[in-house]
Amino acid sequence: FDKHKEVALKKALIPVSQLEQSVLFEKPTFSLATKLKESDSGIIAEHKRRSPSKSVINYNLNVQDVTKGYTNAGVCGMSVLTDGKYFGGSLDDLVLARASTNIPLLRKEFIIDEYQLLEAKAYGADAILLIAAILGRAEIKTLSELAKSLDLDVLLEVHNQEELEKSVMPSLDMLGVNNRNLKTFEVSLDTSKSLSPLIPDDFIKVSESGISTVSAIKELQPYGYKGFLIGENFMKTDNPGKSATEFIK
Ligand code: IGP
Repeated sequence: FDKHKEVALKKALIPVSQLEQSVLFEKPTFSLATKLKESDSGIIAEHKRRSPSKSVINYNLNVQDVTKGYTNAGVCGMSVLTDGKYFGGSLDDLVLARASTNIPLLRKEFIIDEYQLLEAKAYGADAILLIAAILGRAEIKTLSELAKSLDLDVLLEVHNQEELEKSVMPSLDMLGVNNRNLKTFEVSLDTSKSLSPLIPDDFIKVSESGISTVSAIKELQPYGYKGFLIGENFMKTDNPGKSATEFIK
């Protein structure tokens, strides 16, 4: 991750004042947490071209079509990977998605700096992801409090008990359990099941990764999960929106 930070910092950055003056920065946000709370299906559908675990997933689609497909399917929100190096995404994808929908958009990125939150807002995000595996408690606090002051919802991702315990704080909206171990890429829904009782009730629980069937969702709902983040299972098809339809009542 240090390498990643180096790359991010070397990139020519737009001045903060310019980000803050952008049209999208001024736009009111749509709450992903509220959407999930009110929904029965709870699908957050992801735009993901490739991944470190799978390499190529799909490079043949246009992000605007994918966004419209997910929107028409009735998903609660959409996750847009903006990381280029590992996932083949960009901030342009986020802006294009924003131009195509009014559903809440999550900026999916390795966020390590406050600047990336201003970027998220300026490029049309409604929510941001923070990953406990790469952040300390103080960083999570600073970043989540800034996100809240920008009216962005915060999804905090954990993979084990230690990450969960160090992260719990009132400036988070959603707690996501990643079923994929980021070191071994192994996926198990048992991760969501075993961590669920440790998540305080005031957070919306989201289960992330490796979900490919409606029965997996049915299995996770009794553990209190309201959100289900699904990428590859939709993106590997020619029509991700149509694939998502089958997951929505
Ligand atoms: C989606 P999947 O297995 O449905 O494609 O997973 C999402 O959970 C995954 O892309 C993800 C991710 C992340 C990507 C979860 N946490 C952190 C990048 C960074």
